[in-house]
Amino acid sequence: MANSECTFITIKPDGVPRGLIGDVIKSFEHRGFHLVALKFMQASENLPKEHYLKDCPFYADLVTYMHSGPVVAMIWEGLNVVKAGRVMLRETNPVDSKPGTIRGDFCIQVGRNIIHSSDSVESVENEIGLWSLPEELVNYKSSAQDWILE
Ligand code: DAT
Ligand code: MG
Repeated sequence: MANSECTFITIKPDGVPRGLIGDVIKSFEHRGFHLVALKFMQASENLPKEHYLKDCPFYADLVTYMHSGPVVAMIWEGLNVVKAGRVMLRETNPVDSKPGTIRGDFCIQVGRNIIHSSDSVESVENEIGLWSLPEELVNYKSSAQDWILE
């Protein structure tokens, strides 16, 4: 079913102390997406090493940043949630992100861009497996969904 598409969202280690957990969750809740897994955790060094491509010039800094403090790792479900999530975050570099988007409202530098979201339906399964999210999945029906989807 199209409306059971899932995406992997992570509030990064800068987003947690900056008090942005609630704002990010609110954006996805208010849009009408359905939270199906959530884990507050600190990543091992190995996790971001596996998650990101090794050939980028900022790889070492990215790995250090991503395991420097706790993150909130989540799975959100809903119609076209992968694409919609990317549009909600907007550009990788916040300077290119318009106000009203998550990165456009809450950050200014690419190396501290507060949030991750999967970039394709194909990458979701790998990412949620790597971050051990499947074991956190909760299957429940939200009555709000009857008003969100026709
Ligand atoms: P996104 O997070 O929008 O999917 P990405 O997958 O291309 O972007 O890159 C992963 C992360 O790497 C990104 O969120 C922040 C960091 N990054 C990307 N480009 C960078 C750059 N030019 N300098 C520093 N960090 C960068
Ligand atoms: Mg990416």
